[in-house]
Amino acid sequence: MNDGDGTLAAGSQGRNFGPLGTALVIIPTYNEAENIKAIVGRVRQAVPDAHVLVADDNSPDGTGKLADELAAEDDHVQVLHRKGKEGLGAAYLAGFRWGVEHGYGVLVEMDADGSHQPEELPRLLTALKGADLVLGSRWVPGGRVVNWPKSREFISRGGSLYSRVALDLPLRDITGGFRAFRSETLKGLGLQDVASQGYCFQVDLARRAVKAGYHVVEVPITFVERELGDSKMSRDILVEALWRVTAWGVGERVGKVLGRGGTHQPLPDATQPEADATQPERDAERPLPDAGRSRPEAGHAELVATRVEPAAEQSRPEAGGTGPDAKQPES
Ligand SMILES: Nc1nc2c(ncn2[C@@H]2O[C@H](COP(=O)(O)OP(=O)(O)OP(=O)(O)O)[C@@H](O)[C@H]2O)c(=O)[nH]1
Ligand SMILES: [Mg+2]
Repeated sequence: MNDGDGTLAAGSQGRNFGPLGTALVIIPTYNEAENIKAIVGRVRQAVPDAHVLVADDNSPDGTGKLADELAAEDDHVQVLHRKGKEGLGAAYLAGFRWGVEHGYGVLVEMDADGSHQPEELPRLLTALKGADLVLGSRWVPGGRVVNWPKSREFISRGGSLYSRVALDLPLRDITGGFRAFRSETLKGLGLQDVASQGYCFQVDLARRAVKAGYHVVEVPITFVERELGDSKMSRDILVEALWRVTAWGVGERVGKVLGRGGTHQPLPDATQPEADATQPERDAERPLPDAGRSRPEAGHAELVATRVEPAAEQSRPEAGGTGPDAKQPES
């Protein structure tokens, strides 16, 4: 399925994916003071040309202030200060919006707690050269988890399996949050009506990408249980995922029976909203810039969920040095 360096051969013939541009690694944080400096340092070392955006929800433990210190000494690090805890999904939507508005070609999702290893970023970015979306995957051959309790593994595997069956998705790790999107892909996902927050935010985005016909690739990763700080996983997050996935699955089946297909509707042409990083609460309702003009034509991008072998060669995003017009977001 691939030629060994992450460039897909099957499912993407004849498709020119275009250059990647500069990557923005978005790290959502809530009380990650013990982790933030180490993780940002590792990202900067692993992919020196990439930029980092810390999306902090006014963490009581001062994570935002630590991130500001990093930003003050490194022009590749930015901080998006948000008013308060609104969940992972809202933080990512705000980060995506900021990244697209500032001209980044690739938007990466990555946790702050070390579960997603920055050293694996080059492999994700290499695979993205031949794809619209790359998922770091624990559940394809070569992927694994380290130090995870069996109970967590059971929940995670079960969540992916349930989503796979309920939503008819050809993917193995549907709940994972280590991902690289082309900005054009994000623009085509209709993110203005995403309401999901926790694990199901990740399911929602994967589902939208598949249904929209994007070329989605799974790359094996090693997921490491966090060593410092507290998990924000909760019963509410699991319950939300269960009911939303079930509702989407039922909705798709009913839609098929009624002959309407199961996918979300194409986006209306978006009116360009003004950049406003200080109003994160509105982000979920606002389309990304250029939304509606970047969806693949029907049948153009065949979806193939592909395992990509770890590449020997480390790649860097094409754009160099200072990257796009990345300005310090207002706080
Ligand atoms: N900005 C923001 N970030 C959040 C929020 N909730 C979680 N995060 C961050 O999202 C990432 C994932 O959260 P974790 O607590 O590690 O959740 P998880 O990875 O699903 O669960 P564990 O495997 O138990 O760690 C971390 O970087 C968190 O700090 C939130 O409400 N707002
Ligand atoms: Mg975690």
